[in-house]
Amino acid sequence: MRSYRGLIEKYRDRLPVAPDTPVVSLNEGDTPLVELRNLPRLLRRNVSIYVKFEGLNPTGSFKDRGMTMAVTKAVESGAKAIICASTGNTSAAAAAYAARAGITCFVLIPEGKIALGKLSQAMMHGSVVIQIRGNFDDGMRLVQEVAQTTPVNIVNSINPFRLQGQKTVAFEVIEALGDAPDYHALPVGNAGNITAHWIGYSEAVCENTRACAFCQGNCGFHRGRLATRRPIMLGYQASGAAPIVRGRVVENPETVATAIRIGNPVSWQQAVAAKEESGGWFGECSDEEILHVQKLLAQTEGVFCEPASAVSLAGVLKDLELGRIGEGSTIVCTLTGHGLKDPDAAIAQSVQPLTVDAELDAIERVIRERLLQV
Ligand code: AN7
Repeated sequence: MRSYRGLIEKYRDRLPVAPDTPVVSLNEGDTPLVELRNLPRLLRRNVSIYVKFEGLNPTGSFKDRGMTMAVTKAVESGAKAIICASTGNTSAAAAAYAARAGITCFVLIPEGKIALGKLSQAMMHGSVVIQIRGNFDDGMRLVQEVAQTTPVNIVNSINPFRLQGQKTVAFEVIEALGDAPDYHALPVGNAGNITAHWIGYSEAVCENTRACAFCQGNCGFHRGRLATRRPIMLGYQASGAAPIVRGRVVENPETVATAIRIGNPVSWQQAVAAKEESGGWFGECSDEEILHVQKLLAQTEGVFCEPASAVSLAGVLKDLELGRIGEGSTIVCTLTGHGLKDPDAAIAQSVQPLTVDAELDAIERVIRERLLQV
């Protein structure tokens, strides 16, 4: 048996790569689809909820799926440098894949507004970290401007190869479940990922080997049907950064989920199309709801995702409560990033450690007190 060598090798015939394309990979993809055991019971819901734990990719987020493709294609085209604007995870992935490829990486991040783990990754992998006195949307605009005047290759999701890599998550979900779920929920920031999920599901139900309506004529990579249907897509945003839900640009987005602190998403229209074609909807969650569900998931299921990722599950739990999602449904939530990305957010909302003397007595006392409480 050959070991797993990343999503380009696995889905080569469904991706725009040639036999001699120099693949830049860190064995990303193939992430676990974990069924929640305790939460549905706790909430007395007769539903199957699965989480696609994208935090277990090599740099700790789903961005690796897109970055293996974007950097592979950049290197294939002879690029020597890549650039991105980022709320953190894109910069971490870009920095790592650029290091792997031996090319230069520039990242623009909003000063003071990216989680510590992500900043440490961009720095440690040796990218040129440029903090801007502005937000992600400012960075996104600047990256597009500077790419016109300097020889840098943009690896944000306006780069179509990013979405090609990210679409593979849908193939994996279908493989694990045997077909598409009833619902697929995910957090929406710049809206590339929901677009990519929908491309993947759409290609998976297509029997054509040529361009067709599902891919709007853009895709030549159909290789036979993987699923019999597509899921209803649910996109959730943080209330302080919910431009798509509200239907207007948010000038000063604010949320504890810094990954999705985005007010003017690049793939806005494609995200709305995915919602409409699937019969889905967009919803929003407050910071309080997001943190509550992040902690609930960590403490009842042992799955630690970052705040932005918890938005998908928080939205689903709310819509189950409201009866918008029916009993008996199968739901997949994409958990886009690992909880370790944002240690500050985790520590701030947790019970602080006890400090005691290094004595048997002291430890025993803690254990007895604690066990009495239960
Ligand atoms: C954990 O890193 O935009 O809707 O610059 O890091 O495809 O943008 C991150 C986005 C969800 C939203 N969850 O995905 C960036 C960046 C996490 C994220 C999203 C992001 P998109």
